[in-house]
Amino acid sequence: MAADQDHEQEQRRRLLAVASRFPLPNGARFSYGTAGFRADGATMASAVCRAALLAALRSVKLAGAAVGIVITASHNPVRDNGVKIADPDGGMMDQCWEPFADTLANAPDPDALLQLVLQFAKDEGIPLGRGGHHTAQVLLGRDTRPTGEYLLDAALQGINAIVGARAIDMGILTTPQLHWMVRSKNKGIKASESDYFTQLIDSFRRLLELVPKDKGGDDLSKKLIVDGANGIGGVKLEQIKAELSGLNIIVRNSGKEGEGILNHMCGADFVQKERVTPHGFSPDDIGVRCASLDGDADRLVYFHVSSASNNSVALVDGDKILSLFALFIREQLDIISDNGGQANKPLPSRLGIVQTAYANGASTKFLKSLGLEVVFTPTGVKYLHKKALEYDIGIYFEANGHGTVLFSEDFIAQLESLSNELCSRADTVSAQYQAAMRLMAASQLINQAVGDALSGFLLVEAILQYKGWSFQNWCELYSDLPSRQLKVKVIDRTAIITTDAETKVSQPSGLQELIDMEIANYAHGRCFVRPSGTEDVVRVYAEASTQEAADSLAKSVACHVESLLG
Ligand code: NG1
Ligand code: ZN
Repeated sequence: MAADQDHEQEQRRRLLAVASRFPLPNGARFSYGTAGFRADGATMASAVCRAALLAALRSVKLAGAAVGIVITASHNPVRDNGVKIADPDGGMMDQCWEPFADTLANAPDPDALLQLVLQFAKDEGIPLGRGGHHTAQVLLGRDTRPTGEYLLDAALQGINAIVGARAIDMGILTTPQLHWMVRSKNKGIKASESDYFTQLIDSFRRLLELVPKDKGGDDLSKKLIVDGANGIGGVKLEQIKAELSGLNIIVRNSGKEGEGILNHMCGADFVQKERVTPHGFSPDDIGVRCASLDGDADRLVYFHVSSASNNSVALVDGDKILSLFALFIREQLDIISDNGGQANKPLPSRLGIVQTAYANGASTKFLKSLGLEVVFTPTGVKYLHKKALEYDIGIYFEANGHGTVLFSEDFIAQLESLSNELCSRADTVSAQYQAAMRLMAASQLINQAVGDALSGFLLVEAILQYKGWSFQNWCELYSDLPSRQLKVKVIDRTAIITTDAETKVSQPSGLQELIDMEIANYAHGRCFVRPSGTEDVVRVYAEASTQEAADSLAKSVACHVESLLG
């Protein structure tokens, strides 16, 4: 009893101490948006500390399962930083804890913070103040930002503010690596960085071994130039590229000291939004396949340097990566169920495609023309991921290049039993066996926790070799409708409320009617607005049959937003 009281006292003391060490900066207000908390890195210590404290609480609540913390601001400028929490399955933290994350991050003083934590622990039935053994574990990762180390210290102190919590610093990592490690650790699988690399390298090799002998390709088709956004993705790729047999990889903007500034004039976000070549690329690269990662390597786009003199690129965005994955998986499923004409139990497989309103309309039309089920969610991978989990195979991508393919455990078990059966009949040369093995290897390669540019590009490369396709063949799957994205600064972006997976505005009243009126003036016009979850802006997206029309539709809708809310 006395010991319990001591622990409780100790718990209170630690919470008060950490809150006074990391006070909320004057005038700051944090909101756990699409990707956690983000702001100027120098102002983030209190938010990072409290997010880490929350991660430790979450681990206590979940019986000591490992929870993750990633310190990154992804594709945003180098001076920004951010923090997000990964749940034990490696996905984003359950949304039901987000309101508490906001309240905790904005607690005005130590006593308020203490009361909030105690009350929350009581409401949620979280047993606080148990000393003596580890009741919580939090894995930490951070990107290459200069504020990373200082924020890591704030995070460590936040975790240590919970009695019995253990912090495990995994070092400088890509965001998807940390999510993968959290997931693996909780599954009882080996979870170190070298295990992650081994899984990538082995499953990629297995996929290449399953490329039909008449496909593959010449030396040019094996060459790939990767823009690492001067971030962590380039660093990690340099470490493993020699082991990726079957590919000749050149890394630019590799994140080496002095090579350039993180995400500045380079990276997936820059290439996708600006549609121009990143820093370090030139007309000498015409004809070579190029890929761009973002600063924390969870986004991926492909491009070709175009022959025009204006630095423009032919872009393959997340929608087209998704389409390639969907084609490949559909093809393997068809091979398995066709079974060379012999009757066999078909593999029950619900394949679902998940997109957001930002997906190019041409991609949705293409996917539906293949007979695939396409559904929409609001922006933010936490929504897409959750939806994709409803299928046997769920493929999700945002147009900006964040996405992955999720395979259900049931489906994998069925694939395993099918391949064992074929193996026992010494039928390993059959098309059916090979298709099953390709799906198994793909499920090993592609990150099951979160979108991962490194595993994503390896799957792309394996599929291109399997199909014997050039970049051009891939590009020509469909033609993107011209589109335009704009940002509008308004006084209060939360005044905009949307419905129907963000395709319609319900507030302020009258805005949707104005948007509809503008859309009616354009052939194939589509336009929607929504408040950003990561920046203090309202985003406007428009699509139409010509670039001029898309630009003008976006501009006129942006003017309406400005005059109603500006
Ligand atoms: P916001 O700022 O909520 O639009 C952006 C991206 C999201 C997602 C998050 C997280 C666009 C239009 N939005 O969110 O897709 O990637 O950042 O990084 O690209
Ligand atoms: Zn990112």
